[in-house]
Amino acid sequence: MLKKKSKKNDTNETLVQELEELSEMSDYAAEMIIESELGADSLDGNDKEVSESREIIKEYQKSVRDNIMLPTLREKVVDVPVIDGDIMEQLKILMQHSQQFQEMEMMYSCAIREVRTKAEVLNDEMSVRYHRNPISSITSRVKNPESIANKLYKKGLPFTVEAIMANLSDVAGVRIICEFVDDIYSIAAMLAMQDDLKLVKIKDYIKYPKPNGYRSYHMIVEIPVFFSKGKTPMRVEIQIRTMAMDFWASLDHELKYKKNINPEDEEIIADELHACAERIAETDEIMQQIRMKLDSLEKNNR
Ligand code: 0O2
Repeated sequence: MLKKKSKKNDTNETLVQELEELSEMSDYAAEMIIESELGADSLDGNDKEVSESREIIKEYQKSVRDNIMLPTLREKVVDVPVIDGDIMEQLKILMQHSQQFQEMEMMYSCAIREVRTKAEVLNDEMSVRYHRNPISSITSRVKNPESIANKLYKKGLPFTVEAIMANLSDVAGVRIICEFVDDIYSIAAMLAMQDDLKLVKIKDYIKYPKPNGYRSYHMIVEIPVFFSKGKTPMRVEIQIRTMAMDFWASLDHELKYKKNINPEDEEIIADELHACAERIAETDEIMQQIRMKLDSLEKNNR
C-alpha cells in the first residue's frame, strides 16, 4: 500500500538538505586536494598560485553542485515512493504486534495439540476395548490472519492480540470425523467430562441443522496450556461430524467461495445441496441402524 506522492514531502526535504550538506563537505575535500598537490604549507600561505587554484576548484565544485548534482538529486528524490503517514503508523503497530501474533499462533497451535491428543487417546482406547475406531480422521488449523481480520472487522473489534484472544473462539479449530452419528455424541460426551476441559458452548447442528442443510456438532472448549510463564486457558472450536457430513460441508464451502456464479445458478446449486444434505442425513441414520444390528448380532453370537 505504498502511496506515490509527486509533491515534495518532509522526508524528501530532509534528504535534499542532507545532500546539500554533503556537497558542502566537498569544499573541504578541495582543500585537501590543494594540500596534497602543493604541500601542507600552501593552505596557510598567501601564495598567488594556491589562492587561484583554490578559487578554480571551488568555482568548479559550486557549478557542479548547483547545476548538476542538486537538480538531479531533487528530481530523483521528489518521486521516491513514500509511505503515507497513517499507513506508516499502522505498519509500526503491526510490526510491534508481529512478535505477539507469532506467539499467539504458537499458543493456539499448542492448544490444538492438547485437544488432538485427547481425541487420539479416546480413539486408541476404544480401538483396544471395542475393536473399532470411532474416529476416522482428525484435522486442525489455526485460522489464517485474513479470516481473523475479517471476523474482527465484522464484529467491530480492533486488530489486536488482546481482542482476538478475548472475543474469537474459533482461532484454533479441530475437526473430528467419525464413522457414525452415535460416535459423534460419544466422543463429545467423553471430551466434555474431562475435568481439565471447560465446556464454553455447544452448537448442535445435527439435531438443529442450519437452513442450508449444514450438519455438524460444534463445541467451544477452554483448555489449559502450560507455558514457561504458567498456565493459560485457550479456546478451541471442535467440530465433530460424520464423513458424509464433512463431504457435504466441503462442497458447500466451495460454493461459498466461488465468486463467478450467477445468482440463478447459485440458487439451483443451493437447492441441490440442501436436497443432498437431507439424503446424507437419512443415509447416516440407516448406516447407524445397520451398525447397531451388527453389534447386537455379534453380542448374541458370543
Ligand atoms: P472457516 O473457514 O471454516 O473457519 P460465532 O463464532 O458464534 O460468532 P460463527 O463463526 O458463524 O459465529 O459460528 P458457526 O455458525 O458455529 O460457524 C463456525 C464454523 O462452522 C464456520 O467457520 C465453518 O467452519 C462451519 N460452518 C458453519 N456453518 C456452515 C455452513 O453453512 N457451511 C459450511 N461448509 N460450514 C459451516 P467459518 O469461520 O465460517 O469458516
